[in-house]
Amino acid sequence: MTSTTPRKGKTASLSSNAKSNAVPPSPFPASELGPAGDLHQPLSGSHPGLTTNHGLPVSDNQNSLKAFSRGPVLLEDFILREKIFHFDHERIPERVVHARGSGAHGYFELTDSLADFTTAKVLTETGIKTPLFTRISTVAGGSGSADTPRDVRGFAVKMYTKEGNWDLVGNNIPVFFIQDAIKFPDLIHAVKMEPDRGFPQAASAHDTFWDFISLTPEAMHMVMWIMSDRTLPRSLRMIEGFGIHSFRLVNADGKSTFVKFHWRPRLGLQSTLWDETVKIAGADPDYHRRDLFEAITSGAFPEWDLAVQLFSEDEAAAFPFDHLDATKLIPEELVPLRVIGKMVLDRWPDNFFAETEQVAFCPSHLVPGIDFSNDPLLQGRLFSYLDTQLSRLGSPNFHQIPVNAPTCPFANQQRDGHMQMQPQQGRVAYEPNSLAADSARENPQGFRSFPATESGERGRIRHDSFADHYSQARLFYRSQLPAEQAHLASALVFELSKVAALPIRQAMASHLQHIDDELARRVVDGLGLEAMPAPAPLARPVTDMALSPALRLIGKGQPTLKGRCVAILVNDGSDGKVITSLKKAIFGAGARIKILAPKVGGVTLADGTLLPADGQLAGNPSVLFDAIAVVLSDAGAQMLSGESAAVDFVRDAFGHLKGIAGDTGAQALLTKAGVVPDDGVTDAHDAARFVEAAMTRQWDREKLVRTLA
Ligand code: HDD
Repeated sequence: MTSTTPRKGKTASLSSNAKSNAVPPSPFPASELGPAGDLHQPLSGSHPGLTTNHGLPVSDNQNSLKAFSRGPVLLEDFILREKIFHFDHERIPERVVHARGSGAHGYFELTDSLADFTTAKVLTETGIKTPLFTRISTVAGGSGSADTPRDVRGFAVKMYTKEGNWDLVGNNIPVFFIQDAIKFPDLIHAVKMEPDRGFPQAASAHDTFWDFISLTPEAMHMVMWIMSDRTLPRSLRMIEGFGIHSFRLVNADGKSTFVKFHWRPRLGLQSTLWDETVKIAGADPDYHRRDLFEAITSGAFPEWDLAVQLFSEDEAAAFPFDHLDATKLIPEELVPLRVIGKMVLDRWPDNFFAETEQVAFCPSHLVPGIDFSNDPLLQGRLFSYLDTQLSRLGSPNFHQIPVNAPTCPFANQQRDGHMQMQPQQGRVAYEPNSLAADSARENPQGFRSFPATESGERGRIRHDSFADHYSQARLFYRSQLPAEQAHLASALVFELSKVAALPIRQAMASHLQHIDDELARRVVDGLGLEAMPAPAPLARPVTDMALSPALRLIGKGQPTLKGRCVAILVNDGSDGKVITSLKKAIFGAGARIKILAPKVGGVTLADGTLLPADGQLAGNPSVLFDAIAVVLSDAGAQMLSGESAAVDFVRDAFGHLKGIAGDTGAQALLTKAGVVPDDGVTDAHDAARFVEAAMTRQWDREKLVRTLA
């Protein structure tokens, strides 16, 4: 152990003796060294050279300090210790819910002033672009889980307004599971991994979730939404967002109007099918994050309209439900939506951790002119979000992290705490004071709570008006199109088939009867239950509300290829002219294209030209695309007919009701994959027809390819 001879085979650069003995030149050009004493001045220039966190220039980042070349590492190596110390503490606790999410910067632009209803500048000053950060998330899975489980999507928007940050922390579903925040920890414990076994990850299809749900009738309306295809979004750019709760707007005269907020994607709503979703999770667990990243970095900025439903206290009193109950929505047919502006996401964060991970949303962040309602779910949230940031971000100063900091001036006498970044000045740290004339004072224009008159007895009570748990669930189910109803019923059968405890399956069937007899029957049949169980006890009679077509997803799709992605599968000998005309038509319709080939190096077309590929067939199953075109030579199709990746590529596209174009050469592969002609199967020579077929799913085909409940 005393030898200092370098080991054979090691390159000289791995031995740092020579380097570490030399005096390193300063890595900073003299012009970049800040003036002495200006400690907070960042160095200009792109790379000052490698330093420790305390500014010491580092000459060797490859070798730790050894007693001798093959000897032990010295405790003295403070550079090694600092580096490993920092690495050891890189992770912070993930969000207790909504841990998996993707975020982006953008702006909100008001087009229609709500000055009659509110003083909030962000809702009254048209034409102003208010910067914002939006994070869209799943709920149940951990931060490393796949993007595509059947789950609600969180839809949180932080607007950096002139009057402080306004956080609208909503979901892509306009109602919630529970009416009172005191039930939230139980709901989340039930849906998360079962605590003794640590699975399933990011899935509601297990006993504990359905056990809790079957004992919680107020969840039935939300159950209809989560079992619909709304929880299987094609893209985060194609989901709605809802503020869910009623909020108050308060105008200059002190008059209050209730409001519900809606975000509506300009690309329209689009979902995947369940079988497709399951396969996407394997093919690309980052499916939604990659899609958002690629859209924003390529300049195809996602946009949402912001719409409001405005209603008075008197109108609310006449609704056949209580608007303070978060398990209820206000049908658009009852209170129409008024579009007041748009959100554009136009900048991907520079750093995922610093921004998307550290962004902290709190429903309690609002601006003067907006106020809370008495919704008991909202009231509980006002505490939870602020509280959770302390364990997640570690300090009451989380508001100083750049992505959380207001862009308007902010000042108060709060002081110190972990990771205080502001060198606050002066001897006065209290208010009122007479010693610091220029210190922050109360602002008469500042936020005032709406002086609502409240009366009644206090207690752990729920108002009678919260007792009808089925009428809106029924409204939702019965407003869906037949294909949507079939998907919803099948989703219930799938989820409940994963539930081992028979009494839980039966209990769910007891609830479904109050929603719709036909739905209950489909689920009971699908589960193979021996008999229809007795209906669940009813606190309130179920009422039939006027159907609401606005609750359909299919109807909110757009007949467009904008924002979508089409694959063209090619092989050696493919017809270049067909490919060129397809590309022109698909690009013209606003979609992206990926050329796929058996080898990523590309193919030699029939005319001898080389066509590079964007991806290899086996790594790009058709679930990742909205439509496919197959352009092959006879020999190519013959060869690919024996390749399961190619057969599955076509079979899945057909099974997922997508547009398929094939040229003459491709026929052998299409036949092998079981494709039968319909409106969605087109001749690749007719690019215009393919583009039209690619815009929508071929719902009529579904009965050929799967049995739905
Ligand atoms: Fe929540 C995060 C949305 C009820 C407690 N929630 C969180 C996020 C969204 C929502 C979008 C992620 C924010 C982000 O991207 O950082 N939550 C909702 C909606 C609800 C709701 C729409 C009902 C209408 N939540 C709710 C209740 C409670 C919480 C009733 C507690 C009583 N939610 C939290 C939390 C989280 C959170 C524990 C975890 C991370 C965070 O707050 O910052 O505080």
